[in-house]
Amino acid sequence: MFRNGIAVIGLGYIGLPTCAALTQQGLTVHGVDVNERTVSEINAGRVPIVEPDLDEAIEEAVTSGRLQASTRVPAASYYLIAVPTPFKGDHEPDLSYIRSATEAIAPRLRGGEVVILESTSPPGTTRKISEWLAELRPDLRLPHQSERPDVHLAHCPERVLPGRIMVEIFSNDRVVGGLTPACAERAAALYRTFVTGEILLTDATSAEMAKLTENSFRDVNIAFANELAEICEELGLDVWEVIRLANRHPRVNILNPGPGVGGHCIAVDPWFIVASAPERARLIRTARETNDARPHTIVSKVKGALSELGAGPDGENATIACLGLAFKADIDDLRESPALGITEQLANDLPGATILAVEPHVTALPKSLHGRANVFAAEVSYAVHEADVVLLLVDHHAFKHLTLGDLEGKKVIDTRGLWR
Ligand code: SAJ
Repeated sequence: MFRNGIAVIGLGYIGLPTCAALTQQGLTVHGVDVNERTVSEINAGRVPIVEPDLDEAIEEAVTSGRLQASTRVPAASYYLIAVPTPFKGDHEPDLSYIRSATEAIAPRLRGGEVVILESTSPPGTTRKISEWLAELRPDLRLPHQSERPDVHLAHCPERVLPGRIMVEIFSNDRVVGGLTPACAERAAALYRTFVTGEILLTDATSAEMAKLTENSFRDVNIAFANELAEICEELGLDVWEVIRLANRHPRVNILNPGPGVGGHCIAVDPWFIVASAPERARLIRTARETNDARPHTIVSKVKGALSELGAGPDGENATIACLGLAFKADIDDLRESPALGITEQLANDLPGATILAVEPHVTALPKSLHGRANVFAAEVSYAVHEADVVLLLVDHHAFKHLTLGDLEGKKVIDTRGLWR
């Protein structure tokens, strides 16, 4: 079944762990990426991203000869597409990476292959790949044209949580949606080699929508918590206490308010649903807007605290400690991070203030903060000691040890409820 090997296209947070999982089953995998540096790093057994236990797994895969990477798509029995699906300026999905991957696969097809899309995608994308392949290879029968196609096509959305990928890639249940039931069966065979969770077969569009629904569910629930935080603030209540009490009801489980929703999944995927049904997706759109507005609210709170301290409008002579830059706790990933966005905004709006940025998981300030006259990388104790305003942006383990004594006399804005 896997005679000609497996080609994984896109060697990022999903593609690379999938290569590791497959090679651990003794399968031969060819990794493909457009980035030559990524390819040479992987061929040297090194991992260009930070994820627990991934380095050892990739090193082992490369030294055993089961994983090899290149910039060209080889002939294979299975093609697995794990490329990014960002959105364009107007929140419309950008399928150009999927289109490029399809174009690279098309000339390699001989008949009998299975093509699986793992990238999170708007409803109808798997069918679109089938249509693109039909244009590129009119000699082949594709599953949107025939019940007995030459090439099988399915969607199996990735569901792993950054920070726990090497656990969840095995243990999570997987949804496998085929353009035909036989497509789903063929694709499921690949996942049965390494997934210990259940494999749920369905059609491709339901699988696409299920994945978007999962992340939208979380986004809407975080928006609920964030709205609650703002209501409680207006009423002079502690939102964490209110949530703690409400969550003791057997059917209530409110998520945590925070400075906004970051990462490249939950803040993006709901827009794909909105783009598919703009008139209907009102709650989903409002949730997105609520979460996107959160960083601005936090910036205003900091400015309010500064004015209470008597600082001028440009923050003159005030020191602000920004604790955490990552998009969530205990990871080094700064992509789409509300914490980073807030720190940048404070640096822009308050040129007279000194901003001490603390991020224990990175070795240097990110480019967007580096070289600014009013921003300095700092270690946590020093930053807190120097600060007039302590702004907790990420609930990193490394910040938990701070005590009320350390924070005494400071204006404290704890966006994560870490110290309550
Ligand atoms: N956040 C809150 N409050 C909460 C939970 C999260 O403000 O109660 C914030 C986080 O701080 C972070 C953002 O939301 O900024 C997203 O974090 P997350 O841990 O909820 O999710 P991701 O983006 O790391 O991973 C999600 C996961 N999806 C779901 O849990 C439904 C993961 O399983 C998916 O594979 C991943 O998106 C993806 O790639 O789609």
